[in-house]
Amino acid sequence: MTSTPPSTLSTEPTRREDDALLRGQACFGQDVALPGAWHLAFVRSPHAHARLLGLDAQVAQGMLGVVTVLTATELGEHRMPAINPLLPLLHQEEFTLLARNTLTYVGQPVAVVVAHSRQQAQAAAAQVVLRCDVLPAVTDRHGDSDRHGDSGMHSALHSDHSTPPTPTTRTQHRHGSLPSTCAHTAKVRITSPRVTAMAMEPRACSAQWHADSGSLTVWLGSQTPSRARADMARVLGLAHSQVRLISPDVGGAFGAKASVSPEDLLVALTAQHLRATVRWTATRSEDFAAGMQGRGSQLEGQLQLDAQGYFTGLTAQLHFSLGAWLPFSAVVPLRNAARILPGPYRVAALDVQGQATQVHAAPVNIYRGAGRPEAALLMETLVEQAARQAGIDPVALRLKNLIAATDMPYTTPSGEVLDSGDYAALLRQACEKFVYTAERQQQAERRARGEWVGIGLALYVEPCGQGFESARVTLHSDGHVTVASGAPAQGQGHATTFAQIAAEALGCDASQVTVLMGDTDHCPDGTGALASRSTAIGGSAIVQACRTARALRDGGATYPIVVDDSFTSDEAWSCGCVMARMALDPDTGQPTVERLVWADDAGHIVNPTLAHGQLVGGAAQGVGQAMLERLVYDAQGQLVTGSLMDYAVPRADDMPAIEITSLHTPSPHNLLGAKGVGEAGCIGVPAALMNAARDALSPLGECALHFPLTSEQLWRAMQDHFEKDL
Ligand code: SMO
Repeated sequence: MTSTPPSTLSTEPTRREDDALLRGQACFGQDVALPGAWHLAFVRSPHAHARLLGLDAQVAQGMLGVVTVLTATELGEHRMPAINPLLPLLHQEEFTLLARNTLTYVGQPVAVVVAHSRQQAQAAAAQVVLRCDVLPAVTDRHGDSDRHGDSGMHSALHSDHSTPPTPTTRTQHRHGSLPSTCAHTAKVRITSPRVTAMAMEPRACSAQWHADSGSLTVWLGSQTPSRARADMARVLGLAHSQVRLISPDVGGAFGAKASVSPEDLLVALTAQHLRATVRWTATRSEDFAAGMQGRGSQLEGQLQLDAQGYFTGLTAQLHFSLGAWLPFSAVVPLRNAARILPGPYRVAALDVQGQATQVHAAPVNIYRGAGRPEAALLMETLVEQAARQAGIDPVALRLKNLIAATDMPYTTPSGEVLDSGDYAALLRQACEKFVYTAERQQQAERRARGEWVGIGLALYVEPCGQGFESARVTLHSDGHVTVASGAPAQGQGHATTFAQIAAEALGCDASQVTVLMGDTDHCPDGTGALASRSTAIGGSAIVQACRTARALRDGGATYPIVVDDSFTSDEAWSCGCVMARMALDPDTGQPTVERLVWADDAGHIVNPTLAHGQLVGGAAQGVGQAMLERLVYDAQGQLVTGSLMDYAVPRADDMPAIEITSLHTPSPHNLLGAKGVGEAGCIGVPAALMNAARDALSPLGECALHFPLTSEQLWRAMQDHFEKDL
């Protein structure tokens, strides 16, 4: 489907969301008024792996304000929903909402305490005694990948440790035959540790049982209200129509609120069981220990070059970590990383092998970028190292190997179809903004003065949103318009963008358009807000429905006109190029990101201010992942970075200025020519920062570095070298 994107709007409205947000009138999870609601707290596993021998809730039951303590005996054994089968599962572990016999991660829900206040519920939960027989835990063993071989079908979770665990899922892409000889081979191995999404608002869920109708209203901060409703209805044994799911204002999601958790389902189940209204808001500690985590991979690759510098072969081995249970999108990061390689480059032959293995730890799900950052990180470090080895400038080497704009649409060796993009133009534009030649000159001068300075580049491609999104457009007799979308917002500003899109398509003013999202009673069934898809696909559904409504109106149909529509699309591929300059303190290794320049192409942009905000926000999380953030489990599977005292999120003074320049190559796949923008900052920025650090240390030879790029790691890399020199 090809179409001309709409003309750029002359007046860009301010965010209609901001007034309520800035005046404290927003309605986040805890703001939902539910007088008389009981509060829930979860009794959670203190062990990563144990047999549960017994549970004593007698003391807790008698505590002030406690209504009841519920276990799987009272609530029944309910399984988590099946996951998105984008990759085949080699074995499937049953996972029940409440643990019954075996505990498989620290933080796993074992019982639900219901009390009159949140504090009473939490105090009582702390008094529930679990009798356990502790078992050895399998945790992430990055750097010990041999143990992930296959011998038998023992998953990590139920392994008796006499055999290594088998991966839960695998993927591979092969194309052409790898050359047996080549002029240069670059080789890297990088760990990208688990991180937390750190939404400002922790998870929150409330549920109200309506005894008269035997139905339930649930308030859940969710990226996917339609699927969450279906999941809840299944567990509760209700029809979809008997569950209303409302996703209110949500203080950030980033993938971590894309799939329902056992806790969400237990809130709904408890409301039904007690025929009551109940609510739960996670503490920050609960989000750390038992929320959905992101990343967690070890990436290895080899890039072969011929004597002219052309990429002749890429091999990659990707090892991803999964938690004790699988959220709906658990296999997406591995699938994305494997299929995106080799990124924006032509590579004659390729062999990409990937696997994901469950360990006794919190679940891993999609997190802003979901496999795209890993693909960029591996490919771009290989390219930079190859450039050093071949003695070719990294910009020149890239220009030699980038897929040409004239080759679009381009089918990659992995079988993906890149829809559009001009990667060489992006690289040139980034070079211009960065003033690359002068930067290299200054780097040489500073190095000569004994300074440690590195310049890092990264290009990336970013598949954005396959599948469908829905829209319902209503033209009212008074001229007002209602647009209902299946894609809710968690801070992105969809109400502003969707109103703009509808107004443009209908030829009316955006102020006449009311946008409804995140309420299954008022919105059509949809996919939801994830995979950078809402503007491209959700926006196109709105355009399509508006065009039909307009035709009906112009054809003389009488009001009100209601049009239900959906738009289905192939993936649009965003792309970009990031350049960073990083200096390292020679005494402490402390890195300083001195410059960050980014040329981004997200296709046609509907609202430049909102798109810019998405880019900057994504870059902040990208800087966090690269420089600061790491979830650490000890050998017993205890999370040792479970608070903001131990886990470093970027603060304002950690953020460099982000110099953004943009290209706008429209996607032919949707009615707006739009591509994704929300995840981009997490994709290119970390890879460029890794390359800047490696470039800074390159006078020492090739240094193996991992995320996050702490001063300690960089300092050690310097010392190891000096010791070798002695
Ligand atoms: S990581 Mo996004 O919510 O697809």
